[in-house]
Amino acid sequence: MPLDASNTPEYLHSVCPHDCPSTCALEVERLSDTRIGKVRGARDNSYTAGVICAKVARYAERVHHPDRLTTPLKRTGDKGAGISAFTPISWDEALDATAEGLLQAEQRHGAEAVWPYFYAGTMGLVQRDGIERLRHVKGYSRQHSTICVVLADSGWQAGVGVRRGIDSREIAKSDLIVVWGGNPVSTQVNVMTHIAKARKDRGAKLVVVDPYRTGTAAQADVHLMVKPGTDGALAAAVGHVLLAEGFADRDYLARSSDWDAELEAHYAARTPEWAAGITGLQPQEIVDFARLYGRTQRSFIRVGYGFARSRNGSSNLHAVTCLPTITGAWQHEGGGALYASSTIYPLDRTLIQGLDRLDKSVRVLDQSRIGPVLTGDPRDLGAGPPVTALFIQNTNPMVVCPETTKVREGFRRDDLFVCVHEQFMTDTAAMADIVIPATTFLEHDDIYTASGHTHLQVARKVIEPYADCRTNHAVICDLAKRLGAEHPGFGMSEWQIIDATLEASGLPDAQSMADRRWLDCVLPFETMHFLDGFGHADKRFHFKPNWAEVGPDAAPMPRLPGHAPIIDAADGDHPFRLVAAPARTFLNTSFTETPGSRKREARPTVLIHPEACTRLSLKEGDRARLGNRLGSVVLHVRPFDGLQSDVVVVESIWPNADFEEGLGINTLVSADAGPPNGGAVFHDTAIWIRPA
Ligand SMILES: Nc1nc2c(c(=O)[nH]1)N[C@H]1C(S)=C(S)[C@@H](COP(=O)(O)OP(=O)(O)OC[C@H]3O[C@@H](n4cnc5c(=O)[nH]c(N)nc54)[C@H](O)[C@@H]3O)O[C@H]1N2
Ligand SMILES: Nc1nc2c(c(=O)[nH]1)N[C@H]1C(S)=C(S)[C@@H](COP(=O)(O)OP(=O)(O)OC[C@H]3O[C@@H](n4cnc5c(=O)[nH]c(N)nc54)[C@H](O)[C@@H]3O)O[C@H]1N2
Ligand code: SF4
Ligand SMILES: [Mo]
Repeated sequence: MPLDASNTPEYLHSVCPHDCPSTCALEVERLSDTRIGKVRGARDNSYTAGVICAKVARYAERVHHPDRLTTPLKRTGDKGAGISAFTPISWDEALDATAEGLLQAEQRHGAEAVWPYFYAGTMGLVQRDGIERLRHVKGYSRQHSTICVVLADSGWQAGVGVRRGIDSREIAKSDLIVVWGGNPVSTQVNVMTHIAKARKDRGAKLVVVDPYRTGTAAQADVHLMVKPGTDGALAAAVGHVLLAEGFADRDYLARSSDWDAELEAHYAARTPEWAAGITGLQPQEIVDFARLYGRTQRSFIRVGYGFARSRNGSSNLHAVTCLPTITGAWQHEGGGALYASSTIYPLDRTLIQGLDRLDKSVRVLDQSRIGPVLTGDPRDLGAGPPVTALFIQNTNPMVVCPETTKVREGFRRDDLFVCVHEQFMTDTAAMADIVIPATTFLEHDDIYTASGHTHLQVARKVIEPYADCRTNHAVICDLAKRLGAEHPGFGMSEWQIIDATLEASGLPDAQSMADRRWLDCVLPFETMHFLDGFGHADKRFHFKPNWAEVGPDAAPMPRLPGHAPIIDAADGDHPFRLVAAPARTFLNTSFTETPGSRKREARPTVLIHPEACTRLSLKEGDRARLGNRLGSVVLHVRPFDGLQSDVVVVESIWPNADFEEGLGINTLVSADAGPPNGGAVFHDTAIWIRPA
């Protein structure tokens, strides 16, 4: 629908599909059937409020990039050698070869030898999740999606009991915003819009809890510069002060949680001095923050995903969600906490995901452990067959997954067939036998939920598919035909699926949704603020979670909120802790191809405290080798005083080829699954550093 009646220039509604909590409502300037101009945020969307990040504002750079894949390709040269190792083929040849690769694997070892592998390159539900329909109909190995949200999710679920939190727009009505283990200036810019409003209108304070001085921390009134993996200790000590100094809402605790004498005694022992020894903060910093938090009714904790990416991440996140329960902040407008609002959407996903064909007896493989899986780790494969065929959409595991050395070893196997559906020749595509070109969100229709706000959005394509690119949905349907997979969803268009899904969910039809652009699915205040109870059967917040209900690996989980000493702690041989945080103008590995983003990020760089630089005889621009038992990588040094002297930060995720030795930062990250339900531990790594 044109948004601008004058037609010059013509702006059309769209939705940012990238893997970001903001899922911005966009206005895209259409220059012709095939070209876009400017991209801006929808001003009349109450969440986006006219603001988007720089990388998507420059989307013309990405959608019209000269390196976009144009045609199906077959690899005729070495794995990993790039585009020169491929020869163009027709779509029929590519789809036939892919179907044959998958069918052969199935014939030899059974359907579980095929692993459809995907993530959230686009967050559009039809284009992202249609691969699940193919998987379920065929009985292919299932995927436990652990790369991003599971650790955070488990921690939230343990206490709150349901995957939703306070409406992020209420940040504007808060008096204290705590950004805990996230960096919205880089990763969710719209949060900053709502924080800025609260600061301007109400004089609200901003506190950031993060191991380094991020762009967000630099704007804060208070920055609590913790050691990574110690937030549970900080949260328990804040709880101690709140209880000791009369800031607890004891009626609320009694009414709304499982509070008891054991917890009282537990918190009484978690002093600021105790937490200082673990977090590296000063006891007084902890006391001051606790008093500020305790004095403020309208305190909003924006729980980032980042601080859950440790072995103790779920328990740390749980410990943080205990704080608004102690003060009763959940009850107040602008108060409480938010991790994600994923379950507020009343959507029936059966048709999109083929849930009517889900067979729970089919094995499940851990997405983050693709390295161990492909190299035949018995912990992953059990008595099941090896994985001998991968069909990949929407993700770049050769770079983004832990233990990259193993991932590469796995992809190098001669007996592994790989098809990758991509927009660019990524490190993963370069390992494939067949590569097929994908549309971008501007070239296809889809429906979008969000984790950072409450709008359901539908968007039509803005321009025609580039070159020979096809949508994920079209490819899944074409493959289904060749594989003998039958399901009504394979015979429908994207638009028909959106329409049928909306109808099954009791929502307006697809065209009405596209016309109105978004539908706010926010729930009533009583529900959003848990006044009518938390998500557990007893309607209470749980300080003492039943971790066994959250995931199978409950043994390492602490019974009470605090510090679980199960991280990859620094030791004499590995004296530094590495945080592999997101870069501002990359989005995972997306945008690592656009000139504007590459220019800003410059080169793979490690931030090291000036004192540590002196000790290591390193200075600005020097090459340093970072390593542990998994391997080593070389980066350039930037002295930086915004972190503790035994912590280093590498903003990522640079492609492997941008590293001297051809493998990136996740070479150092362990594929250990964080308890209790899995999850990659990207920020939980002890390393050594030497001049290179
Ligand atoms: N520009 C940009 N935006 C992105 C992304 C990107 O790569 N680049 N990625 C997108 C994706 S997929 C996601 S899931 C979100 C993630 O967005 P966030 O929720 O912001 O989470 P992370 O990006 O993992 O990490 C954010 C912060 O956590 C901090 N951190 C690490 N360990 C700890 C710890 O132990 N304690 C505390 N308190 N903090 C810690 C890091 O220093 C970092 O500043 O962002 C999305 N948006
Ligand atoms: N060191 C370190 N590693 C990390 C993280 C970190 O913080 N530090 N963060 C982790 C997190 S939170 C996440 S979510 C993962 C994300 O990791 P990935 O899911 O692999 O994300 P991207 O690297 O952006 O890759 C997405 C790919 O999908 C493609 N794509 C986009 N749209 C479409 C489409 O419509 N169709 C098809 N076929 N392809 C499309 C893009 O071109 C891109 O190559 O990375 C994880 N890895
Ligand atoms: S902030 Fe996130 S959702 Fe918004 S335009 Fe940027 S990447 Fe997309
Ligand atoms: Mo993510």
